[in-house]
Amino acid sequence: MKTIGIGMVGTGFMARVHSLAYTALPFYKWPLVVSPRMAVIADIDSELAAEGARRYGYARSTNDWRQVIEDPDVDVVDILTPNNLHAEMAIAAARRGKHVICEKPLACNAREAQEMYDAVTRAGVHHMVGYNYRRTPAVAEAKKLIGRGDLGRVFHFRGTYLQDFGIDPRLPLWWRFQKSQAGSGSLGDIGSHVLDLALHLVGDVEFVTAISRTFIPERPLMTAKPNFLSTAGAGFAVTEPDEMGRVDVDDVTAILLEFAGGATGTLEATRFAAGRKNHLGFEINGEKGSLAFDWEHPAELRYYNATDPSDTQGFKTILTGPQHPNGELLWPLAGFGLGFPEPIIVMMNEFLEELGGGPRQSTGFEAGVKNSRVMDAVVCSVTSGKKERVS
Ligand code: NAI
Ligand code: SOE
Repeated sequence: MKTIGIGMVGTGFMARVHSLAYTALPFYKWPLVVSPRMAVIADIDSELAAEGARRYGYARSTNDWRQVIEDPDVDVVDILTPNNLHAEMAIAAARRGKHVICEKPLACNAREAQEMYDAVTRAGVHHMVGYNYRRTPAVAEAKKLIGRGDLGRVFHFRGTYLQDFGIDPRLPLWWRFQKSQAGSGSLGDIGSHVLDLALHLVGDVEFVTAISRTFIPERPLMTAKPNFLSTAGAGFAVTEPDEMGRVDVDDVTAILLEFAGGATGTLEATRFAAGRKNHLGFEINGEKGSLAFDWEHPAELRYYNATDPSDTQGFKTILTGPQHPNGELLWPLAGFGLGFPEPIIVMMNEFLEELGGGPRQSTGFEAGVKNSRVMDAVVCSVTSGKKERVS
């Protein structure tokens, strides 16, 4: 079995989940065509890096991400840092001939995303952006049903990504609340996910009209280590107001979408929806039926078939399992449940199979470029107050 060295950059929340996915893969699929080997992990903080190596099983640690890229034992560089660092790291990794995995949003804007795509294609390396949610079996089933025409012509996409952790004003001025590190707020952090589902399931977006608001314009400055919010494992820590700093990103963005294929859509991304924890949802309405999904019930896809006899028409709930796309990699029966890591395990399996000569997985950096172009148009529309064309 061929092994491939993983060099991870970042030790926070997603480093934990990606490391778990690499480690878990043999429990889902055996034998693997290409098996991951945990070579080295980096964090700007040496203590976090050393702890990450011990905890997640990497052979070495470093506080310098460039050492990961230079390491001859590393074949894949996996970038799990704040968004403003993605472009520099991915471009440098590609230039050293490393394959690159990078979390979403691929970059802070479309220009950076394009530069990343140019670098990986020029270097001829494999690349993937972390759109995990499209790998959920229920979403993959939706894609299958739409693709084979079960909905007929699609009229509407109604997408939401709702969370509520932003409401607490004591939550400190974390990197996710700063434009210089995050690029944008709810838009890039969670809007990019539901936008990925819109692009994947319905197709290209031609025009957008958008509004944004920042409800809490100042937050207490961070005093603890950069990623204490997630590595402590205690959820989102809060601090009492001391010295305050300015929030310069959107707390909510709401968008009207016009798809190139003629469908219309709405998309709302907010971290201020009390009671909504990870409500990534969509409803798609077509001439022959509708589909609805909500990540708070991730194993379920709801389906309305307008061609059912009128006396039995109604939404039904499909409980996904091994008979649905991507479900075959997971558990042997529908109803065994699904958690946050499973779509990421599917995603890593797709990438490693691609490295082993298998089919190309669906979220190369070009998917990140397309996503970033729509988000750039959204930012333009928020500023201009007008409808904007996606370039
Ligand atoms: P986090 O704040 O938990 O971790 C970020 C890590 O990067 C920390 O360990 C920090 O010390 C490290 N770091 C910062 N500067 C660095 C540098 N110069 N060199 C090396 N390490 C550095 O953040 P989280 O939640 O893990 O997010 C990371 C990325 O993953 C972001 O792009 C985020 O948008 C994305 N993400 C994707 C998710 C998904 O569902 N696909 C879920 C959560 C995050
Ligand atoms: C916080 O909003 C966050 O961790 C996002 O960064 C992720 O992308 C999302 O999947 C879960 O929530």
